[in-house]
Amino acid sequence: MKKLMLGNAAFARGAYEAGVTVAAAYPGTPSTEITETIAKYDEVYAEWSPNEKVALEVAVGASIAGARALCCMKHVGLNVAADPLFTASYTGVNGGLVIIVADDPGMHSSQNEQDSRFYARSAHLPMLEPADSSEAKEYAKRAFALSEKYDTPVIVRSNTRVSHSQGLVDIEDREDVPLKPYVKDIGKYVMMPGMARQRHIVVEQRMKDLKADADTLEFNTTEYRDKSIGIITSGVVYNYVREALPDASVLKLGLIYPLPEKLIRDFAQQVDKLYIIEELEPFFENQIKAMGIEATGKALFSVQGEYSVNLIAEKIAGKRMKASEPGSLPQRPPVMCPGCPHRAVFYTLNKLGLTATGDIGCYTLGALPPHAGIDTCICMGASIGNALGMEKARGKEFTRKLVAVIGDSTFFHSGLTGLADMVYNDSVGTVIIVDNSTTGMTGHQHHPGTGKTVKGEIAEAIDIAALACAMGVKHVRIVDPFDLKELEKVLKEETAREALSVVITKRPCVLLDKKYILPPFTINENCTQCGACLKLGCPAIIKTAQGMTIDASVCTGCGLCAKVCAFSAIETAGN
Ligand SMILES: Cc1ncc(C[n+]2csc(CCOP(=O)(O)OP(=O)(O)O)c2C)c(N)n1
Repeated sequence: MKKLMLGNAAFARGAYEAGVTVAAAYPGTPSTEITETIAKYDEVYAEWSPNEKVALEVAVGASIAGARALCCMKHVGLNVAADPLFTASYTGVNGGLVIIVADDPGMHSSQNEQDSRFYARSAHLPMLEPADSSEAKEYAKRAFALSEKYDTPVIVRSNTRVSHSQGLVDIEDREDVPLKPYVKDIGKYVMMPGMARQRHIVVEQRMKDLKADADTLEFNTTEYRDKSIGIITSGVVYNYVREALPDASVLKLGLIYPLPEKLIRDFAQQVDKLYIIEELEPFFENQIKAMGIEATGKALFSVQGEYSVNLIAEKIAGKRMKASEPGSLPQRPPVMCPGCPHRAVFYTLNKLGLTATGDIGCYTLGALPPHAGIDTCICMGASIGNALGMEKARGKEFTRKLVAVIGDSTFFHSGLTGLADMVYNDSVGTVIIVDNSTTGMTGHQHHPGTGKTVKGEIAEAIDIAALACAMGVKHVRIVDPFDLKELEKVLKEETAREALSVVITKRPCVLLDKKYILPPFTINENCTQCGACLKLGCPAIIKTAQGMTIDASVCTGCGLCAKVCAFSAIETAGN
C-alpha cells in the first residue's frame, strides 16, 4: 500500500517497520514530528527526554539492552548529544541504534546553519541521507540492519525540506525483531582508557570495512545520461538537480559518509565536467578533491542558505526555470502571538529599564522592538551562564539592570546546571523562568514540568519552584505575568536584592487551549492616541490614520492593553 506522508512521519514509519521498541528525543524543528508520530505506535515506548544528551543515552541504553532504538533531534541537538555520540561510536551497539538528525539550511527556525555531516566524520559513524519521504522510510528502516551488521550507531541526516514535505511511501508490515540477549561485556561497554584504546582499533577497522563496502551498498546510485555534465549530490538537492538539469548524469549519494571512492572515481572519469552540488559546507567537495579529482562546487555555490531549482539551473546552465521563488514572497517578521504571556514580562522589563541575557524559545522574540529586552541568545540554557559571566566580569552592581530569561522547557533542557553554577558560585543575579506550561516554540510538546508524557499519559510534574529552593536558591517567587503591578513590584525587589533569586512567571501559553481565548477588546472614544498600548507590541493593535484600532480577528482578549491604558479607552464586551 502507498500512502502520502510527511518526511518525518516516513522516518517514524521506517523505524516502526524495523521493529524499534524504544524511541527518545527532544523536540526541535524540523525533526519534532518524527517522535510525535512514532509515539502513536503502541508497540513503541516513546519519550520526550529533557534534552538530546539524555535522549541519546536512553537510546544507547536500550540498544545495549538488546532493543532496536531510535533517537531524533535537530542539528544543534547533536551538539548537546555529542558527548554520548562520540563514545557510543566506540561501544558500538547490540540492538540497532539509529540517530536521525535534521539540518536547517537557510535557518528557517534555528540559531545557526551547522552542517551535521561533520559529526559523522569526526565521530567515525556512517551517515545516510534520503532525498524524499519514500527514501526517508526506506533509509530509516535499513539503517537498523546496517547498524547491527557493522556494530555501529548510524546517523540518518534529514533537513527542513525532506522532513517537512510530503511524498508517497510504501507501507509495509512491521518486522518482528526479538530482543537480542543482554550480555555483560565491560570490554565493549565500559569505556575507560584501557578498554577504549582497544575499541578505537575496532572503530578504525569498522570504518575501513564500511568504506570498502560503500561502493556496493545500495544507497548510492549512478544515473548516466548526457555525459558532458556530471553532478555529485545527495538529499533534497538531488531533486533540484533533476528538475534543473534533466539531461545531466548524476551520482546520487545516499550513504554520505564514508564516501564510495571507487564509484566517485568511475563517475568522474566518465563525465566531461564534474560538479558537486551540496548545501552548506564543502563536505563532499573537500574529500573528493583530496582524492585528486577535479571538480567545481563552492566556486559557484554558497555555503549559506538553501539551494533551489532556479539557482542550480542558473549557475550550471545559465538559464532560469521558474518565474517565482519563495524568496519573492512578502517578508513577515516574527512576533509574539496576541495573548502571549511572555509579552507582559518584556513589557515590564522595558518599563523598568532592565534587559536580559536571553535563551531559546518564543520569548527570544523579546529581543525585537518595541521590547528590545534581550541582549544575548546563544544556545539553549545559555541565558543563565551568560548572566553569571556578566556578573563576574562587571561586578554585582551589573545584576541590578540585568536578568536572565529562560523558558520552562529550556530550563529543564539545560538551565538546571546553570542555576547550580549560580548557587554554587555566589551569584546575586535574578533568573526569570517564563513558564507557559509547554514547549511553545516547537508546537506544544510536553516536558518534565507539564505532567504529561509524549503519549499523553499522566506523569509526575516537577515543580520548578520547589526545585529551585532545593538547589539552594533562597528567594523564589511565582507571579502571574498578567498581574502587571505585582510583576513590576517583584522584579524591582528581586533585582535590587543582593542575593540570588528566581522569579517564575506562570501562565499557560494562550494557544494551549481554546478556553484561554476570550472575546476581543475594542478601543472607545476615550483614546488619546498616547501610544502606551503600542509598547506591548501586540499584533492585534494597529495605528491607522483614523486612530488606534484592535483587529478583532487577531485579539485573544487577554486584556493586557486595557491594563496599560491610563484613559480607560480599551474595553471588552466579554468582561
Ligand atoms: C539544542 C536545541 N534543541 C532544540 C532546539 C529547538 N527549540 C528551540 S526553543 C525550544 C524550547 C522552547 O520551549 P520553552 O523554553 O518552554 O519556551 P517557549 O517557546 O514555550 O516560550 C526548543 C525545543 C534548539 N534550538 N536547540
